Amino acid sequence: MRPPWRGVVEEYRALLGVEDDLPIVSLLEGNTPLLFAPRLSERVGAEVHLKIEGANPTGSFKDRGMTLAVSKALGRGAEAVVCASTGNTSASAAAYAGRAGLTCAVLIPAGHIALGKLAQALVHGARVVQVRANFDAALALVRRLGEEHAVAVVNSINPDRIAGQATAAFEIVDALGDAPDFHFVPVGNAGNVTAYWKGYLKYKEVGRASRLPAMVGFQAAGADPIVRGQPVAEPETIATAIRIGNPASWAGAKAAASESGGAIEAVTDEEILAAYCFLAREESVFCEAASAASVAGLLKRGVPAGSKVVCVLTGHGLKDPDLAMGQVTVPEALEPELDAVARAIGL
Ligand code: AN7
Repeated sequence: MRPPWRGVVEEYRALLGVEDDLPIVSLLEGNTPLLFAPRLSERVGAEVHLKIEGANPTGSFKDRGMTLAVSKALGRGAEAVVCASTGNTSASAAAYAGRAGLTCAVLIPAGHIALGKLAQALVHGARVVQVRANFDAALALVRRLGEEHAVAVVNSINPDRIAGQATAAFEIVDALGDAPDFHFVPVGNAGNVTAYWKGYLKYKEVGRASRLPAMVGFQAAGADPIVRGQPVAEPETIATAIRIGNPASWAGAKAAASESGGAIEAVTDEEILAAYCFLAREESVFCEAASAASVAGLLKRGVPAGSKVVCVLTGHGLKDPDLAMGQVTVPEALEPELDAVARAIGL
């Protein structure tokens, strides 16, 4: 029998360079499905796999980095952690800090985070501060808090977050036997594309992969500073998770794209929503809108026939029920009467 999964830090401790005696705060994150997508593969003429990061404990990829960032903060004697967030980082920080017995404060852009994420931060007991500003302004405040107060910043400007998130690349190579030809990923604050590239490089360096993928990152067209080559003062997109105008890991994203022979490109909200609906209907994967940017990018750009492709789906669709309901028609209520029910079903 296989030993049970121990969470990303215990599974990859040596590769992450984590001291043997550091206690790890874990919710057994990682080990997420790498799901073959038959209909998407057929549509683009390639072999496409979906990395289902919504299957992490708080429903997004953020848990991979949060386990390490919170463990290190606790190990250094921190009493509180703080982050700015478009939602998923705050949900993850609240959960892991709570598990560690640390105080957690999160700064979120008022009115611009998905309901499920707000619920998570609140039910896990974080001190939630809604700021009348966008993510970029909230992150600037968090940097100041980190400098002027005894709090550990757990945004991806914290290198422990990036290191932990690199484990997703390890898992992909472990599952496929080698790196794919193309790696498609949404880009917001650009920590994840940076982390994946570091992960692939590390696995190649230690001989567990023989090659490297082309890294292709996708921003939303209304929040695409890296594509434009300058910050976007007022980023706008329905994909609120990536509504970011001045990414902290800008340089990391550029490096991943250029060193790998990839690119950072933009997809429109319409393209994101089309991919979101396609994934739900055709592949039975319910991801959030930001996550669908990777698949929107694949559908837009295409790949050479027969390529092996991984698209990262960064978070769960249940995070944002409001957005989902906007894509469907809610049926009217009927009396409990057999004929009417049969007619409604189309029988
Ligand atoms: C579902 O939670 O920035 O490029 O504050 O939640 O590493 O920022 C979330 C980002 C993609 C972009 N998909 O990743 C936050 C936050 C989902 C996300 C991204 C986010 P990065």
